[in-house]
Amino acid sequence: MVRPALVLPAAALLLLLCTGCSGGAADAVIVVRYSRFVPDVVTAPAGVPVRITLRNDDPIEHEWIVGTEKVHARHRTGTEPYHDEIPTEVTLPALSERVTTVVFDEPGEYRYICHLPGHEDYGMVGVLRVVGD
Ligand SMILES: [Cu+2]
Repeated sequence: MVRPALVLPAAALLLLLCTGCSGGAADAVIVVRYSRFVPDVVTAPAGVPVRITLRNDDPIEHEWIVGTEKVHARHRTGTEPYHDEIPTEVTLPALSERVTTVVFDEPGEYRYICHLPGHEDYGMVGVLRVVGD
């Protein structure tokens, strides 16, 4: 009867880990309203999956793209009309909510921007601040 004794502590540990993951500091909600991200600064720990709820309260489509300046440079001239396959690139249809989970291993500032025409210039920009230990 060695196996059940080994399985139980493992299950208990998993339960503890999951409790730590959900609803903790690593979760964030970003609302889009009047073509702005609220909040426009979100802090997250490096190397930890961050579950982000993106809620678009506007009656028009937006997008939430987070990454390095290289990523943003590509999207400024990009022609991809819809994003739903990469966790860091999310299309937000009018009056909708999407949930994505992102992980950034390197501490730093990663901007999130809506690259629909004119939206970045209008101010649809925020910063995901990834901090180390
Ligand atoms: Cu937008």
